[in-house]
Amino acid sequence: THSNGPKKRRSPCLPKLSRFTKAVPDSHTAGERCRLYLITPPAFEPSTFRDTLAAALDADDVAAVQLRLKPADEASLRRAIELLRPVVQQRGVAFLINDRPDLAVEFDCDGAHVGQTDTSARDARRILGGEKTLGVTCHASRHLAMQAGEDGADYVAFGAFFPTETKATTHRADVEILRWWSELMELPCVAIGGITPENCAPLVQAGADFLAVISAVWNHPA
Ligand code: TZP
Ligand code: MG
Repeated sequence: THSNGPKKRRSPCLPKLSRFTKAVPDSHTAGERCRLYLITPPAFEPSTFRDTLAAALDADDVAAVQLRLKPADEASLRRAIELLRPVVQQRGVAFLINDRPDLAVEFDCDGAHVGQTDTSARDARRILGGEKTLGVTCHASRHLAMQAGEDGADYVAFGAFFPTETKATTHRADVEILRWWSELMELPCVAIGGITPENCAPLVQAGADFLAVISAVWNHPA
C-alpha cells in the first residue's frame, strides 16, 4: 500500500513495526512467510488510536488486527469496532474481535478470537457461520489445539512464549509445540506472549505462521 497524499506524522510505533518485519526470517519450514498479527493495546482512545493504526497498516505488512479491549464496557467496545473496522478492512487486513463472535457478526468483522474461558470454540463457530475466521487460545496444550481444530478453529494460538506484562499469564509455551504442530497440521498457528524483534526468530523457524504482538509494537503503558 502507498499513499500519494501528504505524509502523516510518524507515530513512534512505526519504527518498531518495521524492525519486526525485518527481523522475521525469510525462509519458513512450511513455505509461507510468517506474518504479523497485531493486537490492540489493552486500552486506548479510539479516535486517536485509529490514526496510529492506519499509519501502522500503511507502513508495513500486517495480516490481521485483533481488537482486544480489557476491560471494556459494551458501549466502548461497540464504538471501537465502528471506528477501527473500516481502517483495517479498507487495507485488506482481517479485523478480528476478541471474545465476542456475536459482535463480529453484528458488525460484519472478519472473525473472532476466543479463549478457553470465553464462548466455546464450537459455539463461536456456530455464531460466526462457516465463512468468518475463528481463532482459539490453546496455551501450551497439544490437546487443546487438536480439540480447537476439531471444533472449527481456523487457527490455534500458543503462548506465552516469553514473559509479558500485558497479561497475567499462567502458561509458558516452548518453541517445540510450534514445531510439532506445524509439521503435523495444516491449520495455521499463532505465537503470542512477550514477542519482540530480538526474540522472534526461533518461533518463526519452528513454524509459527503468525506472530501476535502487543507491547513490542505499541507504546502503551504496561
Ligand atoms: N495472551 C497470552 S500473552 C498475551 C495474551 C493476550 C499478551 C501478549 O502481549 P505482549 O505485549 O505482546 O507480550
Ligand atoms: Mg478471551
